[in-house]
Amino acid sequence: MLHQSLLATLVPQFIEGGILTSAEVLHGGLINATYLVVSNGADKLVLQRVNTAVFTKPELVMSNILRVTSHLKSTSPEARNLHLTPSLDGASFILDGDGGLWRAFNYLEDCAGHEQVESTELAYEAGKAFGQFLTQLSDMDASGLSETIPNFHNTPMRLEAFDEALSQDVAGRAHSISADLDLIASYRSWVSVLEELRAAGVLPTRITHNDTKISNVLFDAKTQKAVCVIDLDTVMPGTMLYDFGDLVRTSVNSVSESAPAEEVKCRMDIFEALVKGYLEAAGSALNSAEKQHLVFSAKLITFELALRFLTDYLQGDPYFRISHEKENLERARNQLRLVQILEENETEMEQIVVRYL
Ligand code: GN1
Ligand code: MG
Repeated sequence: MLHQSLLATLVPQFIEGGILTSAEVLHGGLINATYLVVSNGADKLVLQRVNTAVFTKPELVMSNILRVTSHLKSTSPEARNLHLTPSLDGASFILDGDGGLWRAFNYLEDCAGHEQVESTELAYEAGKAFGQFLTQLSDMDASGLSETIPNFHNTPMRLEAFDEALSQDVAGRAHSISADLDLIASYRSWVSVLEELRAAGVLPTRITHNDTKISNVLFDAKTQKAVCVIDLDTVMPGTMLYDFGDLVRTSVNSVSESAPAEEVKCRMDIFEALVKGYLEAAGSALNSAEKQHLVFSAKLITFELALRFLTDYLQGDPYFRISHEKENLERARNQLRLVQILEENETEMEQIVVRYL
């Protein structure tokens, strides 16, 4: 939905004398709403309404984003990067009359986004972009950032939440997932592997992105080289493995998250290109536990997403935006199928990783 009249009231709060001339919806995430607005026929700005039901501490989200974008700007001043445009009174966000929280970013010209990984070249570029993001932030103190959604990527806790949603069955849908429960039970033995390594201090805490999909990379429209990483809402302290895993999860699938499970295939050429790009940029920064769990992390986070979609389905879809009733169930089954395929391909994937380490 386009809040044209609301956008018109927001523009002059970010651009002096700004008068909205046009607005369009920019890429569709499942959580926030994003618009490209043009003011006075010339000045472009990206306005975004933050979903405060998901980001319950938006001031901490904004402070994380400010720190990270300022760091990127100071260490790579020449690079085309995302930065916050403060409101005219210097705030990093403003509230509309309904309590909606809005912030503005610069609009990067001549860039294009991709919803799907259409080629190995794009996969390589995306891998490199997220690998660089990790290394560019490696000299920042992770403890200076807030954990804005506690345990956002923590698969054992997502499993607990799923178990609870199943036993509560508030939407009366538990019967419709009985066929999926055996498969879920068979995955329980490995859900805690990364969290145990984190607790033991074997996996370092780094500054991580936490939503590493291709649509969160901007590409140069002409050269198709990656320009920068966007969607910094979930930038937090964490393990890089969930980032690498989520990049694989969202890229190797031959179909979208909502497609029927029977259509899911794992594209190994895309996997190889991701690994090449990511490890070229970040390989030398990783410790041995991180290197050893790269392939595992893809399977783990894919299972985590299956659990998150199923939990939302069982709770009556309060979290993820859906376009039809069973979409979260379909997404979950798509992800469960991908976990199976990733398991079948584990040996080959390990061989590929070793080639680029
Ligand atoms: C959500 O809103 P979007 O599409 O950027 C979710 C991610 C999921 C993704 C699944 C804050 O991201 O964790 O991987 O949907 N973000 C949040 O499509 O929950
Ligand atoms: Mg996101």
